[in-house]
Amino acid sequence: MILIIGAGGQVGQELVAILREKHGKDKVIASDIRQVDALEAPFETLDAMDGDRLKEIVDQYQIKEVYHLAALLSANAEKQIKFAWELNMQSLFHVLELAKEGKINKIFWPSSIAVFGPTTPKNDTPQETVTEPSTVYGISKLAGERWCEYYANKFGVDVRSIRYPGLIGYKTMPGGGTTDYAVDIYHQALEKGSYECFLKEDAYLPMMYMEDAIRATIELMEAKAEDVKIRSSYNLGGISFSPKEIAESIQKEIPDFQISYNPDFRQQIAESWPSSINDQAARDDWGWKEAYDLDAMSADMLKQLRIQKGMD
Ligand code: AKB
Repeated sequence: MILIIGAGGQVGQELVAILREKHGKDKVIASDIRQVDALEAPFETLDAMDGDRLKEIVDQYQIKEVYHLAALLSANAEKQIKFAWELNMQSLFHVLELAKEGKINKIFWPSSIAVFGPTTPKNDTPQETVTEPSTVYGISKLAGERWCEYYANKFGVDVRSIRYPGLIGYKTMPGGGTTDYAVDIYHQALEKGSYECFLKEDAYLPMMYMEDAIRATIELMEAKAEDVKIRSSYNLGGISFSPKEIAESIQKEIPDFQISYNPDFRQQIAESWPSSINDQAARDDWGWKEAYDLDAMSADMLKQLRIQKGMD
């Protein structure tokens, strides 16, 4: 049995759908802090900071695998620093402890490119390098990575993780991140024909199409334990682009689309992150390879959103 914590979020909703297709609906329990209309039963209400409630659900359903996705993302975490730290750390501890006690066999926990900071080499950022994050979110993800590795080494916990780049999908909206513009821009392009971006035109960031990210997550979870050599978190590169480049890619489909720039506090967060990521370790260890480039992603995003918005 599989439990998804934070199932109502951008990644969670997509993972629930794919895992239910793969294993059957009743084998995948979705959970979130409140009921989510888009999520069908089996669903349980769970505040990820409530360790007793988590244990109750794990016992009730005999959960063996947990995808722990609940977190406050970069932009939101800057507004609630103490809460972000508590949520992001405490919830991870609860899951790691259950695995240490032998109740859970396998954990997926996402880290992020936010573990890197202004002193990290910006281009082709290596797997192992300087990690001095300057955001609360980044600090919590880096600490989480260290704890994952610690529990793996000391207690044999089978925890697996990916440093997600910005994720772009048409099924769900992201919430509270710095890379969220790269989803919103497609919606606005179709609805208004223009977009005002909160990052500068040259804010280059690593991104990935959701289909690739979900496939990577499942491939990592299905890899043989001995092939998962990194127990902190794997770098995962995808596509790197700037707001100007994504706008040009949209213009190939919608020639009149206009972009303007009005950078806010998120620009500083973006500037502290890498421009591109080296993911050779993921390729070597468990055979990772991305499928989508920027134009393929734009074409598919716009096609799917047109259908969703009844514009086709
Ligand atoms: C964010 O922008 O905070 C996230 C991330 C890169 O982890 N999308």
